[in-house]
Amino acid sequence: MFGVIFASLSFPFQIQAEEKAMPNVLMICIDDLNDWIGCMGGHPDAKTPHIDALAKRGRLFTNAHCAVTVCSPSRVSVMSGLFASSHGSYELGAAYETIERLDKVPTMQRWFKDRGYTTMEGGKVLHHGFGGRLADDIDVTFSKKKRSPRPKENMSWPGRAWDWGAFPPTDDEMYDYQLAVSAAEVLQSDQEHPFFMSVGFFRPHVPMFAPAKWFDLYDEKSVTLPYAAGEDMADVPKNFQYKMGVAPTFAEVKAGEKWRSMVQAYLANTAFVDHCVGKVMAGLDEGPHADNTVVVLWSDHGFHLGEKQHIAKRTLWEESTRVPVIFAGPGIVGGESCPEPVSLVDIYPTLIDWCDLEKNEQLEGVSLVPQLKEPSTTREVPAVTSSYFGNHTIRSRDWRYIRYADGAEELYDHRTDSGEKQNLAADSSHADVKGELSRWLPKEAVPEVKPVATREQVRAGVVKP
Ligand SMILES: [Ca+2]
Ligand SMILES: [Ca+2]
Repeated sequence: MFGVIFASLSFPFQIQAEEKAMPNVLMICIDDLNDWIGCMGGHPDAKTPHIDALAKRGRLFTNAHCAVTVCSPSRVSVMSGLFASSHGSYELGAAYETIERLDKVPTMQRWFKDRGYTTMEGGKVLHHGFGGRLADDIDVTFSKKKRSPRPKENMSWPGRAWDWGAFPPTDDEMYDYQLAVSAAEVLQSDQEHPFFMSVGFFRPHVPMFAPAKWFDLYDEKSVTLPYAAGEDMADVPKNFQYKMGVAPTFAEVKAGEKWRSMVQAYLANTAFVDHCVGKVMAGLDEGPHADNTVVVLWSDHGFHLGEKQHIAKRTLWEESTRVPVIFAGPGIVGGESCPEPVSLVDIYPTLIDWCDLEKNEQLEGVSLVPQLKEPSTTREVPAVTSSYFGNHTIRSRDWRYIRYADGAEELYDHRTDSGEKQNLAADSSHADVKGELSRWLPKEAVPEVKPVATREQVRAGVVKP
């Protein structure tokens, strides 16, 4: 009799105890953030104390790269765990749920939800949101995404997509800040089940408007400009040297005498989003889940501000591919970064591995748990990045190799040339390196998913994102 009562009472408590041991996940993604953060050293003036603090207490991957150098397919790769050559999307659109090849590929959020997690989302996570058959992947939308206010008149650049300046007056008018406040509130509340929370910030993506106090951190007249002399372009094939989307060309920015203010705006918007990250992290640290939550922060691709005579993204050079990736949480001893090549498609298998969930055999990335435990652990697999159908780059620990659809090549030695100034592809003494790296080029690719914009339309600048 006593035994029966004991059994019936203890059972639910056992379940609770087991669930409690499952770590929560807090995933913070940032739109268009390159390496201009203090801990990555991409810009000497960068002021990002909160992201730097996260890197210090966790593992910063200093050689991490996106799978595709533009928002929508990059995020599809993160959430599906597949490279572009396997899902077929290379441009703005298509939405995850419309990509046939992904019909049977569960999103990362779905994988966690099916294994007992409550999934929560706010802001820009998938470019098109979790729509259609993905709607049920998310249990709780704690903040509905919306645009931040912008001035009636353009401040710095003509057109609606591209403009920047000090506006609105206060942080709390900015959607990213409201999102951070909402996320912090949720993180301070008790949760019945383990959770997977996705928080997606919009800045520093254009339009680069943020309150004046963030612009005031940088002096337009003395802000450090990136290397953009242009003489390093002579040995580079003409591929991808043209206007892309609605982004201005570097020549246009220079002619308009807007380079300095654009650099200032990008740094200001980055400082603002860093502040938002700090708000979320304070919510976690002050709440009941601090001891049982793994945090991962990443950006969907990098961003040029004049390097290689280019503005924005979509190239296969370091400025477009390199992104911050930071993991932190209980069990990760901080303080040491990892220089091994890492892809954003590694996030999905890493989180599954860290949380000890059933393996998803479809994933193409490789778990980073060995590097979370010991940062000096080497990896054999390099990072593969694509941009438009048939163009790929391979980034190993020391080298970058680029092969365009027309066969043109670039090769850079990052041990001596982090700026990718000297193209060594034609140098026969590096034939073996080229051969080794080209082994990792995708052998075959599924047909390209019909993009919202064709390459020709993007090239002509007639399609708005
Ligand atoms: Ca983006
Ligand atoms: Ca060069």
